Amino acid sequence: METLQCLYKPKEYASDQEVKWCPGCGDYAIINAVQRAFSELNLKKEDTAIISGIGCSSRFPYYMDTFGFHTIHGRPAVIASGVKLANPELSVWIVSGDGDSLAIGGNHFIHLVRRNINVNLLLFNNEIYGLTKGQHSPTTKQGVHTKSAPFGTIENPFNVGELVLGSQGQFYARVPDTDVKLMASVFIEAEKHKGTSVVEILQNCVIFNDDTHASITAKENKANTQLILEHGKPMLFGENNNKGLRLNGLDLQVVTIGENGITEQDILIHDAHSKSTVLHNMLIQMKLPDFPVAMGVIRNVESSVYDEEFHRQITEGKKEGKYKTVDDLFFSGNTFEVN
Ligand SMILES: Cc1ncc(C[n+]2csc(CCOP(=O)(O)OP(=O)(O)O)c2C)c(N)n1
Ligand code: SF4
Repeated sequence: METLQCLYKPKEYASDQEVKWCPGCGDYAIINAVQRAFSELNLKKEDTAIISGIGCSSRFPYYMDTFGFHTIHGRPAVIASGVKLANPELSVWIVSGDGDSLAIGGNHFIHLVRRNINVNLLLFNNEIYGLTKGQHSPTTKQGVHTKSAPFGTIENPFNVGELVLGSQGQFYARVPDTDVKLMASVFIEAEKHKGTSVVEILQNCVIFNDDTHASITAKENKANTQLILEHGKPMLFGENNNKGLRLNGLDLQVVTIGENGITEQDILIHDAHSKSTVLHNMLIQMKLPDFPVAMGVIRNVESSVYDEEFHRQITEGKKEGKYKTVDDLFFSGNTFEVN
């Protein structure tokens, strides 16, 4: 079998810039996972662009020795869309926070997903505004006391996965920042998927929202609190991999193999490629304490890709249509004369 020679080792994707995240910030694990994934994907530095908005997470492009652009708050989706349309061969990665993509950038986020442009969006969800020092964001849990909600936020937070599916998203994955191996493997799947891939990363901001994901990510109990999904494999979890999910009527149910006559045959098999969003939505909505939280690639469905359609239309339009250039179009209709 042919062995692929990696162009770069993971560390060779790091730039020479001093990293300015707080000690202990979850962003360090994420950048390690990205470098590992890039190395396994054999990405050429000159063929890769990382586009970010504004926030702690958005400092990411400085720390990578690839092309990149630290843009404006809430707008990485639209700038990345332009980059991808102008340079279809580039591998384009958006790095954005929950505030950046879901508050000020919420509008751009849903339209990126709806259009299905072939880019990867890494959404660092620390459920807080880190860079601006601890105001609540659209994913902050109700009741949490923040700088901008001193008596506790009364807002109803977004579930990122539901928002992606509601925007017709065809690739959605969720990963914890505590599992570099899982993050890297999911980033690789995201890059291989044609269309917009959204990876929500449960990221820990040690300074302004420490341990917000700890009930899910804590090492001692993660076998019971996380269900790591793999396409084609049974949905099993637990210390001995003996708990699983089955359908009970229209609801999901946690069952234990060996109890009440349950065998592995009763456990649902994960189908990430199913066009239907019904089960994917149910997996996305699972939460503690009744259910484990679903991790890994939840949805991965091939669909028409905006940038491919865009270039196909231009090529065909130039060949067959009456407009060969922008000037042809511009001078094709009525124009006003200004006296
Ligand atoms: C137009 C505009 N409005 C507001 C700000 C202030 N601002 C900078 S970063 C940020 C939020 C960052 O939070 P998030 O996107 O969650 O990223 P994190 O810092 O947590 O990684 C805000 C409100 C800005 N820079 N520009
Ligand atoms: S403020 Fe929070 S998100 Fe920002 S660098 Fe520090 S720990 Fe990370």
